[in-house]
Amino acid sequence: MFASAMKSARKIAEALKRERDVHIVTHIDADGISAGAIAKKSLEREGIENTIQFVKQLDDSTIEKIRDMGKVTWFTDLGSGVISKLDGIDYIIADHHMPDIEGGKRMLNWRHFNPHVYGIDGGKAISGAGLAYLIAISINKKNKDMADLAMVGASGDLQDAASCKFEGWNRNIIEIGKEEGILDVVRDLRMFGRHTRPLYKLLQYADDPFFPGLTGRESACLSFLRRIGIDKEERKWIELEYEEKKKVVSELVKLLIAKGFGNSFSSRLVGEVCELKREKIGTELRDVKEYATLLNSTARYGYAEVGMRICMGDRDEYFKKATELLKNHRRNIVSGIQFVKKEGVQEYGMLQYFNAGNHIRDTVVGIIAGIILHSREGKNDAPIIGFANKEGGEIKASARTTAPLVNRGVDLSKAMQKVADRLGGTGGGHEMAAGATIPRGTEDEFLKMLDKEIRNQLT
Ligand SMILES: [Mn+2]
Repeated sequence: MFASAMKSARKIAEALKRERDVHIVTHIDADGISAGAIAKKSLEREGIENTIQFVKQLDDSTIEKIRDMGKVTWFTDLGSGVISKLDGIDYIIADHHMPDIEGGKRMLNWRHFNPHVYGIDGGKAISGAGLAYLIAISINKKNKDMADLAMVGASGDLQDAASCKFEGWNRNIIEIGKEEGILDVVRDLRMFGRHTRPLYKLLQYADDPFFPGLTGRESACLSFLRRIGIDKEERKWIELEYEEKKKVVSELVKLLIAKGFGNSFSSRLVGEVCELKREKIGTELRDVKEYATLLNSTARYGYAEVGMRICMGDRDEYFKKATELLKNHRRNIVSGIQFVKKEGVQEYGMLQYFNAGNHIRDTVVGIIAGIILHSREGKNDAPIIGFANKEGGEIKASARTTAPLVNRGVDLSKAMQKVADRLGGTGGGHEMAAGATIPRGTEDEFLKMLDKEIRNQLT
């Protein structure tokens, strides 16, 4: 299957190489930024003029404007969902999301590069950045050196979440990256912040798996480390001795088992991590997971361009700006959590929810919902919904649930899409984490319908 995908990538590459001026349209998140940077750099290296645009979604007016530009347009990390609306645009699509079914014949078109066309799961096997990369290396072998960005995109898309390792075409990319000497995969703690967070903070903010009694509680994390004999808890994970690392892992496993979260959680502690060998150890750019988070915090606050610059190799001022945005992002999360803890979480049938109004930004309400779900404030066995006001006067609803509920049939993406649709909004995402935009004042109705939908999924 990979060989025939590469054949398609080469066909697209040949077409792109004939162009003089290409417009790139990409998704505004870590995967989209990495994908856009790969596309841009590969065009620049060929001396092809280009422009780039970051979008949240391809709504009708955005598509109309792109059509009016009249340029060859390379969509990355989006496009497949609206393929039936793109007539009149000279397009290339490199997207891993589910294609628009109404697209019918249009879907089977050499300009449409999407793993679903090959019957391959785009949620695990390849990201938007990965697809852009396969085209880029077909444009020029030189572009193999962007395997790091392809994996940053895959990580930002949580493609390794299901099995704690990268799968499918991502593995082909890892192999190329290894040959090029720019990345390596090792088995290690999967927690976020191995390179940049003091160990107790890493534990405090852990959410996959979360640690009952530790997640969300700083002092508990500090005393846990003292109790198991790890001193200097300000140290980062990468600064620990091998024996100390072993000790921490085995004590965390013990804790999970003692609290009744046996195998399903402890098996997620250690897994594959992808390190970028050209980046400095101890920075946000060494581990693809941290790199992706850095990019996300530029995108969330309207500075996707800054993230893209970092991907393109510019550091200094851009890196400084991005780390400031990340710090600001962390502060927003901390104050958001405090707000929810103070206000409390309400129950609604099978669900639990909080309504943050203007107190939490719509771009972080999902993260906060996820942390609350696993903290003492939330019930650990009910999907959680966080509401926040959006700038345009609509409401953002973010939902999070747990792996055991997904195993029992819960699919938040489907449920949120269906309910938001009925209220005149939009929704979607993943089984375990999804979002929706709904008209203001429909929150109660939303909860009522979503509760019913989740109950249906469980039977
Ligand atoms: Mn993506």
